[in-house]
Amino acid sequence: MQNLSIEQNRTALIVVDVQNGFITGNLAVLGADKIIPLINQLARQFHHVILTQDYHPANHISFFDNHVDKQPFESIRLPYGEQILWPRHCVQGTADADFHQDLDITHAELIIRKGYQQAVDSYSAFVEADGTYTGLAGYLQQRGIDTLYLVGIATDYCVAWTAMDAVKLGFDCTVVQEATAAIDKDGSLQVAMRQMQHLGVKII
Ligand code: VGL
Ligand code: ZN
Repeated sequence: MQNLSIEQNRTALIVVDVQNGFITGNLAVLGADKIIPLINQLARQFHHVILTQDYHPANHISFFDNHVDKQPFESIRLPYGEQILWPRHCVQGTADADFHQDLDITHAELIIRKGYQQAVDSYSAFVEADGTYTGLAGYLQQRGIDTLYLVGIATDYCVAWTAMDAVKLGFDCTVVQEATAAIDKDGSLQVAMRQMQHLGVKII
């Protein structure tokens, strides 16, 4: 990847969910280990780097085994809308929730955790599934950051939802696709790519 010409003061790299759970754990995403060197290299080009961390309590509503007679990847209706039921992943205080040991971004300035409320999931780093703000937009705005680059896992869930909320909240947002990895179940990647493009997320 070539050098990006970025205005460092107003730009941040958001590194989404580069955690064991999505790389070697129950929800391992194909090829996710391969993107880590690229993410490390890219991060060195940014003064501002933010990490996100999927961080669920053991009894989280998004885990299929916390429901009776449900299978992984089935959907259920919840008060806030449709919820996919996932294999147990990124449980608070377990190695599955830790950042991968090869992730090497010592200058990251903020870690934003999401999905930590038992009854609410959050793919987006900006807005939880029930519409509650995480505070990330406020943090960025108050620090004069209006331009975002996104990398990480999973392209079709947490990266896409974060990117789409970023645009809706007025940020200029670019996904660096070669530094993402997708779950891509039942065409989910193509759907997410179309939705991102439709909303004005740039993809490079
Ligand atoms: C994610 C499914 C469930 C993600 C998180 O990081 O994309 N996907 N929780
Ligand atoms: Zn999750």
